[in-house]
Amino acid sequence: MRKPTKEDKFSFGLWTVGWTGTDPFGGDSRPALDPWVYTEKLAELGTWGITFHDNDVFAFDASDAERAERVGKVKEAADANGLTIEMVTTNTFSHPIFKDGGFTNNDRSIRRFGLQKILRNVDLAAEVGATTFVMWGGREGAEYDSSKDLNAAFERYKEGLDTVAGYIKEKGYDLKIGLEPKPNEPRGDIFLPTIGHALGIIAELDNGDIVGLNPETGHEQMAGLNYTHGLAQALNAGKLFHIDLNGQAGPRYDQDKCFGHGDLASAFFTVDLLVNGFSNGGPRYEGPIHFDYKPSRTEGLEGVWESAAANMEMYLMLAEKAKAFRADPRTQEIMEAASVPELAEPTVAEGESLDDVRAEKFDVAALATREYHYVELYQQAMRHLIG
Ligand code: 3MF
Ligand code: MG
Ligand code: MG
Ligand code: MG
Repeated sequence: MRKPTKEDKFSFGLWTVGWTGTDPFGGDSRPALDPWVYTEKLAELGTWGITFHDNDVFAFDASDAERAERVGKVKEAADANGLTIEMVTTNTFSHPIFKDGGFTNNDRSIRRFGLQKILRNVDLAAEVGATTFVMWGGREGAEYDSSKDLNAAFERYKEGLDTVAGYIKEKGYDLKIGLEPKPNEPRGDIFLPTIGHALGIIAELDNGDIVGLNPETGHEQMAGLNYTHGLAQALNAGKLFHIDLNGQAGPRYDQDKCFGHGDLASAFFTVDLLVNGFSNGGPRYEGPIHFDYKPSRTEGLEGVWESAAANMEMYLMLAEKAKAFRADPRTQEIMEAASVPELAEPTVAEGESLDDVRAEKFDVAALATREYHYVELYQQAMRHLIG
């Protein structure tokens, strides 16, 4: 497989390769490097961009001088290596002040503190040239249903999102917000658990025009959902602003494996959507191919770089297979037989009266016996994937 290039638009969170292996049952299994070292190393591997949380770069309690120095070093390393800092996000989950969330915390002072941290980070995102501002409300949620006035929680969530989006507009920043849904972990239940829930709340915002989605493969799969369908619905709604690709095996804890190292067939169809678009045109995702994975705890520093490269190699391998699948005349033939292109035709023609539909005679018995060849079409995809 060829090496990734900047044209592939691959990007990684600094917290991905930077994860030192700490989990609820054990501490670090490998050393931490400086964020500018991860930046340089990712550039060497062929990535185009990087992303980070404020506290991936500087400590929660960093002084203004420390903050500026460390951000400057990451920006310098990115510039020197031709990397784009494409997305910035806020850590509103690690410090115990956020144990009951930021935007939806019952304690008003903590909500105001959270807002302050996020607004400050919006300024940083604009300063380093990011165009996406991801908001993963990992601590917005509950373990106990008695702990919250749920109506108020959603009101406060909307207030928080609208305030941040309004601030971005007021400042004239070239930034869009990407909400990242997740069903659980670290909270027992997280608010905005799926892509659909996030789309629902965005539609209710005053400043929802600059708010969209950053869906993660594993998060949707933890909820037992189809990631590709979720991406498709967000794209169809004009709301797929960013993506977090990774691998997940079934609905368990958040595994954050390499992309494709979970449900491979599902990863194939995700890539098929991303590289080929919808069968009949329609909106396309043009954003970064961003990975949010964790090098498994068993890996040392060599494994960190091997696994980062594996994400990109997997995407490139699947992209090649997906293109070949679509280009194969046999695929087109089966798609015709399955009436795939026909779904793009409106059910009622423009200007047609419903009387025409009501008057139409159907051969119900014949229609009930029609063949779809969906199994053969899927098998055709598998021939390209593993044949
Ligand atoms: C947690 C996540 C987060 C988000 C990040 C925002 C730590 O499961 O996926 O990663 O992606 O906070 O980009
Ligand atoms: Mg995640
Ligand atoms: Mg995950
Ligand atoms: Mg994520």
